[in-house]
Amino acid sequence: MISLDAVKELLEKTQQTQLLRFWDQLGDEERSSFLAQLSTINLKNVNELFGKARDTLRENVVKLDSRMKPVPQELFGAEQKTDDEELDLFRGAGLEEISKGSVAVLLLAGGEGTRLGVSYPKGMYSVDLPSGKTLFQMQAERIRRILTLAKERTGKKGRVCWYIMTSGRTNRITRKYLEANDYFGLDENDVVLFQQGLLPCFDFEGKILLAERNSVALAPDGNGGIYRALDDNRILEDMERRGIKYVHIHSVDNILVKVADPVFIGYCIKKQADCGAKVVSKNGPNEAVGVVCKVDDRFQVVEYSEITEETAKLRDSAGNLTFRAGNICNHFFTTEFLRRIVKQYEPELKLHVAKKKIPYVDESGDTIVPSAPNGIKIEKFVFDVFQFTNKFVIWEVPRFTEFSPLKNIDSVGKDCPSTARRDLLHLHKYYVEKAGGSVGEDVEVEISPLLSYAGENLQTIVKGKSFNSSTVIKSDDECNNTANGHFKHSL
Ligand code: UD2
Repeated sequence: MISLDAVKELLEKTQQTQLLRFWDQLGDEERSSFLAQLSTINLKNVNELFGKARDTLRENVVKLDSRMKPVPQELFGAEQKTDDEELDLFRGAGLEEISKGSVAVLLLAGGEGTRLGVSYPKGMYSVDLPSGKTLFQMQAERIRRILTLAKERTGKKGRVCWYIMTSGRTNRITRKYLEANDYFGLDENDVVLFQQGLLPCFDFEGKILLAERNSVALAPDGNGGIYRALDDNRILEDMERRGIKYVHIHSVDNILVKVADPVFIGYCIKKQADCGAKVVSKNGPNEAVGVVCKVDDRFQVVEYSEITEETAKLRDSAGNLTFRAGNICNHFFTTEFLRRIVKQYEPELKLHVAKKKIPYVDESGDTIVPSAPNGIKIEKFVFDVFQFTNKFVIWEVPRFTEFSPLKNIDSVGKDCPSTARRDLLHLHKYYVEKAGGSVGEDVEVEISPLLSYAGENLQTIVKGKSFNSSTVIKSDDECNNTANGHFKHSL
């Protein structure tokens, strides 16, 4: 732990001495927890960090339109435009690597879920499906199912390690939750939690804010904190030890996410890409998602705030939006590429700066909850490494089978619990009907991920059958093994 003298010296050099304003009034325990927290912050570089952040704020004013180009067609694959034979080729390549144990999933679960307004990690959220399953449970079960599919295809089950990036606020409870639920049937050794870093919050003059008299206001360093965290937690070494070559990275909040998607992974492998992004077609020029494109010949995601309406509305000769590759926070990386980022490019990653309302302790020691933005939070974004690829590809998928994010409370009316629930049940109805069953009006049929990953394996159960009352279609194992059906959904 850093000494008080060392802290004082650093804070004087960086003109951040306000952080020790209440030092004399603190008890021994408060002092030592404060010093412990200060030891985790790179105090030497705080002013440089704020300087870069301030520059970014100024830069953001400049729109990128004139420098944007769509991703070239030859790098832009689409499930809808690929025939079944080729799709199966990609699926086979993905399952082959899964059976060799070369594929890992990296779940980004360090966000604070502010918009959803829950005090626990979003992965523990249940949208009140008939099964009561949470996002974490569904994702774990999709991994279990993919292992079965890999075994059926190749004769070898393989392994998929589930790396989960958490942050200070989500780490302990995520760990406890997964432990309490026996990792939802996954091998405990194949579930690896690690924490991303935190960065201090600043006021507009560059002074670090105090959250309490003995603690600095800190916030997770964004989902691009993944690269620093991979290094700090020696995750790349762990991947190397396990023989992992490909990593599927995705956000925690997409209820339809195809975890370790063999088609996407196989497509990227066949195209010899070191980096890939799964996208959905934007549902209109004004949809608030970033677009994957090229800026000055470098691949990038341009957020909707960085593009003018005129450019967002541009259409190609076929009438499609020119910039329609909507980013869904679902990416493929080779471990080789990750290693390059971590070792070489991480310090070059752009800082994204947001003006926020940050509760703080004022000069008199009172906690102030501001009603207007009073400072900035700094984040890195996971997709900002696209510019460093040797070979980048895009894979477009239909929205209704792959994307329904859980971001907001229900009153917002979109990307919320009721839309996530509706979209999952709508997809499952589609799967049942495709397999020859029928579902009555207002009847809810949910399919367990342990039975079917993407609509396969249903015919023998549903063909010719009418579902007239709501039900969960389960795998044989689930029906026989009551332990699997009795997970604790909360702590
Ligand atoms: C993300 C994408 C956006 C779009 C959208 C689709 C980024 C930076 N933006 O926007 O382009 O694709 O998703 O739904 O990817 N997270 C962490 N640590 C953090 C912050 C976030 O792990 O410090 C995780 C978070 O738990 C979630 C994911 O990253 O799983 C996306 O984070 P978000 O919900 O804040 O991103 P959003 O919706 O602004």
